[in-house]
Amino acid sequence: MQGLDELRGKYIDQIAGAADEGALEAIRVAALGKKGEVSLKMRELGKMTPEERKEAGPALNALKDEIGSAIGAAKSALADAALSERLKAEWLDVTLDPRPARRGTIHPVSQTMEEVAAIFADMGFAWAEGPQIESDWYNFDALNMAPEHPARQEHDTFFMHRAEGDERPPHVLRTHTSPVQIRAMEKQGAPIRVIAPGRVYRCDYDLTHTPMFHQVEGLAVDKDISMANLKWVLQEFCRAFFEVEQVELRFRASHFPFTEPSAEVDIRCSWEGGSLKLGEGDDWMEILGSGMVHPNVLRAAGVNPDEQQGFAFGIGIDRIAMLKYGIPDLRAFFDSDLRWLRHYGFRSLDVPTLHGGLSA
Ligand code: 2U9
Repeated sequence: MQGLDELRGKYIDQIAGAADEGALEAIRVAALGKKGEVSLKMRELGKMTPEERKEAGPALNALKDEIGSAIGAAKSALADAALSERLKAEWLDVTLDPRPARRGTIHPVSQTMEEVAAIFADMGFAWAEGPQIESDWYNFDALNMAPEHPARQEHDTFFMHRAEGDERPPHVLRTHTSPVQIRAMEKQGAPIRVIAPGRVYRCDYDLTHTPMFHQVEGLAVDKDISMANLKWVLQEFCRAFFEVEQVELRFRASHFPFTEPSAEVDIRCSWEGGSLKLGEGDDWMEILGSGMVHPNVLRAAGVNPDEQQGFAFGIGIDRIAMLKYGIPDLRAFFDSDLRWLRHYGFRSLDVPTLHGGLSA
């Protein structure tokens, strides 16, 4: 059959030069479509002698197959090229943080509470919480401060209102977190090891006092807890919290209604060059109060003081946060000043742990 080689050459060239799928489809229609050149040639077979058909038929079929497969191959080459273009243009870095940039920070008080909790958790102390509005009994009586006890006056208490004619003692905003430990002992009994971090309230406002501040108190009760255990626990705490190799603590006899004996604890420090260094120097700085739990307090919480004894301590969180992070003004803690928070705040993902670092 005449002209098949020309047709082959023409379409194979066109296929090789086709820029996209649309052009390939146009070539397919022009060659193999109903009225395409190859199809018209097929129709001519009917008019041929059997000998001519025997020769032209297979040649035409071969041409049809060749053009068809060339179009197929060109189409998949174009699809591959399009895919690799897309992959180049649309790649994304799956290691990027998908969340928008975080602008908030963890408040130094929250950070300090978490640090304190991590240290005491390592020594077996659980975190306990309780109400901030307390009954007179939990805030005072149970802590060995009967109604006429002079220490009550030192607490500068905020009292809640009672209905007219209601003679019961009014509820108070808790003046310390000690009621939390009374409730914990009532619930769990002894042995017990808890810390109670949280807000406390006293009606006092000046350079070093705010009407709301934060405390963490600790309590350990068991059959053979002693002052020696208290000293070790506080020493370990100070070493871990202030992140210094060596600390030296001084126990000064003191008096609190809820502990007997009681001691205020000072840490050796130096102020040389205007900056505070802990564990060295000739100065002492008071950092906490402590003592052995008064038998009356154990009894009030349902624990038998003839069988159990324990130590307790109280630390001002705001104060130790100021010392550790060099924050000069207590009142700035509660100003909600964003610039201050960005300066002194902590990244939200830096959760303090003993192994990963407390404040790294
Ligand atoms: C129970 C029994 C005893 C907690 C204690 C202190 C000494 C103390 C102050 C430190 C700084 C308060 O924030 S502060 O001003 N606290 O000196 N706290 S012993 O004693 C307890 C607590 C609970 C059941």
